Amino acid sequence: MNVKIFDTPEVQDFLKTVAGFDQKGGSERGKKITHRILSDLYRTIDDFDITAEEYWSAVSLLNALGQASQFGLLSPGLGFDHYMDMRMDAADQEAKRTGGTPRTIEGPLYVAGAPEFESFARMDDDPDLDGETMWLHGQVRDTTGNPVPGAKIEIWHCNSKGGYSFFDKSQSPYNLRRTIIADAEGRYHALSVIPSGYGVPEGAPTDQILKMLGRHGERPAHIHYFVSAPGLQHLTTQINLAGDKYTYDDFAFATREELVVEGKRVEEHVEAKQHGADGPVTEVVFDIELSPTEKDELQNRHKRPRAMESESQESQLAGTATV
Ligand code: MBD
Ligand code: FE
Repeated sequence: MNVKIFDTPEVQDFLKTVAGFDQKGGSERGKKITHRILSDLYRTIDDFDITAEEYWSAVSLLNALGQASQFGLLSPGLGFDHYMDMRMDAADQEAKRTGGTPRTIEGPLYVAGAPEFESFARMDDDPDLDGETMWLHGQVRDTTGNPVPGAKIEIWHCNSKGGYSFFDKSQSPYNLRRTIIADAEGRYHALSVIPSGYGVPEGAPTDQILKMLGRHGERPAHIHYFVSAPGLQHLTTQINLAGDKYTYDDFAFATREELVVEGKRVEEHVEAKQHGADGPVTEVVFDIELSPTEKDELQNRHKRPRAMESESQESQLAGTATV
């Protein structure tokens, strides 16, 4: 079969009907976007002569992806999260909002409501026998170099096995997730464990799609941050630990040169010991610079369904992602 029907009036009229163009109700924007996406997909079917077998296997794969709550995992793998960042970077540049620590993707594994501490937090609630102790700290400053006392820093990362609490039910609910309020000098400190990299579950729908593309589903060891303070632009970012096999080969495209940080082994770290470290630590330093903004919407993270952000979310997420 090698027919070409996309450009016929019959198909073009059909697309308009499907997208509800002849109906009064619904959303105009929704209709236009749906019409564009459907047109692109119909054309793809025509151009590549997609067979019934191929089409229905794709439907089945999407069902499996939804059942595993993995759309949020495939999304960074297909570069959408990074593409949204590229658009926000471009918008910042156009509005002359320059400087500051670069943003990078949030990813699908944030959980709202982590325990909050001032200046210092111990993050590991669960023992991690293979884990190296991490002493993580830094200073939040504005782009003129002034410290930002009281800045709110949310940090989350996985354990030495690559598992994130909440999604990995073997961990305590907020293990390795904390909110730290910066001290009078804008500084924050955390005692935790060095995270390992993350790998998309073998054989899962996301993995099947990446394999079809000849790609892997690995992320380097990384630590997620939300950083905010009044009058400054909210920052969503991550640090990527140097020396990981995947630091520059991240399936989620989140690595940025300015965000690669080298951990330093310290045998006797006085300050870490004062905060409960009982042996050598790997010290990770990450200073953060925030740009000024008067716009409320830029001072807060963008809206997005997030685990534990509201009651309805909790129940929606009852079938937690298999990530
Ligand atoms: C992660 O830990 C992550 O940060 C992203 C973006 C995707 C999968 C797992
Ligand atoms: Fe992550």
